[in-house]
Amino acid sequence: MSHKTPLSDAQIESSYEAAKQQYAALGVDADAAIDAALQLPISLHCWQGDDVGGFETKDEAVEGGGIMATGNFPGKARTADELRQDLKKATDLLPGAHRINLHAFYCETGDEVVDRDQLEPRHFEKWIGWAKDSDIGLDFNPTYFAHPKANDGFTLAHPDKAIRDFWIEHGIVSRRISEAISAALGGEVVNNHWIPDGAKDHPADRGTPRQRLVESLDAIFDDKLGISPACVDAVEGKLFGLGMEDYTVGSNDFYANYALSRGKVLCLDMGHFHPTESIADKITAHLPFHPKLLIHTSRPIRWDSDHVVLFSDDVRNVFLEVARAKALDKIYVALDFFDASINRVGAYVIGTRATRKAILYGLVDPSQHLQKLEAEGRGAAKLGLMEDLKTMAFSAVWDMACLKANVPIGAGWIDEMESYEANVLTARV
Ligand code: RNT
Ligand code: ZN
Repeated sequence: MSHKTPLSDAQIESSYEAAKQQYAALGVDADAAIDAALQLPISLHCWQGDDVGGFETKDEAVEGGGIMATGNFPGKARTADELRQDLKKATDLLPGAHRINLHAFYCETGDEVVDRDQLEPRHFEKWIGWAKDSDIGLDFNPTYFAHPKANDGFTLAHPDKAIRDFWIEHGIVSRRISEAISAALGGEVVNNHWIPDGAKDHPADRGTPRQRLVESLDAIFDDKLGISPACVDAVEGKLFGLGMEDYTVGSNDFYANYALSRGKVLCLDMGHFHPTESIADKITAHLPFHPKLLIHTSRPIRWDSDHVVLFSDDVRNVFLEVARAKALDKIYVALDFFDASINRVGAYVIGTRATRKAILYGLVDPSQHLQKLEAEGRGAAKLGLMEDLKTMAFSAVWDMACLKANVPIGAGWIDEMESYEANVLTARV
């Protein structure tokens, strides 16, 4: 059975006209919402395509730093060329502006073993050339995990100065690489720092590793390095990880204060909090103080499981909050999930479409009207309208966004994913 929409373009347009009228009656300009939603870049994490493996030429076995993709669906990208091919396929099926979010261990060094502290922009020149040809931006992440010097669970907060210095150097080279990407492609490059450092069980000293982390980060971000502000550094906290259940050095509180005091961007990952804690509420708590936030859309199930992002209440609420706070220009949006149990191109499409849909959903929210009802004390009217909005003709607006962007409508992308699987992915054995 085909999943292509049975609707003609004219039918999609006429459903949209009806939806547009309903939104206009609530003071919402649906055309403007579509344009704004398509313009906001979403940074696609390269690591969904190969189960967070990376393409380093290595000579030692390593552990994953508490993050792990589970599943063995056939067809994962085995080389950077295959990954680029898959990313191209995924972005062809996605409406709106995209960037690709690289991790340092996706370097291409040929036969040469180049350690993390020695990486240079030239080890990413194929990525940069491809991005240029594809007219797509790149973001970056130093990789402070999956390395022999991270196997005992500490990197920038390690008690051994030599190991800290190694990772500090890695942090610095990641900034130089980001700067070089910006020089080649123009614009900002978000460089996000996440470290796995933590402890499985009750540490007797939670403070000293945090002091060491402050010092290491300060060395990485030292102004004297003269790195261009086009490298926009972000720091990402976390509640816990596999094998670091009790203590994470870089917690959210730590990084919120660090970012604020050092002029860095705070990254909020949707999977990095207590299961009932929502990051939607954190946005306006941070924005009076932080000029920008980086959001990692992810989906935790019971823990930080990094499931494929869906159009869930959690994700909708994040972008409703952003829209209601008129903060679209204050956020960077990136994806962070990895599922090795389903077609990986499909995983990209599902998670990115869900994120884009939520951005659009936020932008067609009649926030002004709802806020007015609230100010007038008409609580039931506000709540009732919020309830009705959930089943309003949003899908007609989403279909129109896809039509404008010239990508498959609805679930129509499934057919293309499956033929890509049959023709390309199954040949990867
Ligand atoms: C890990 C963080 C981090 C990673 C990537 C691979 O918990 O969320 O963002 O997922 O750096
Ligand atoms: Zn993340």
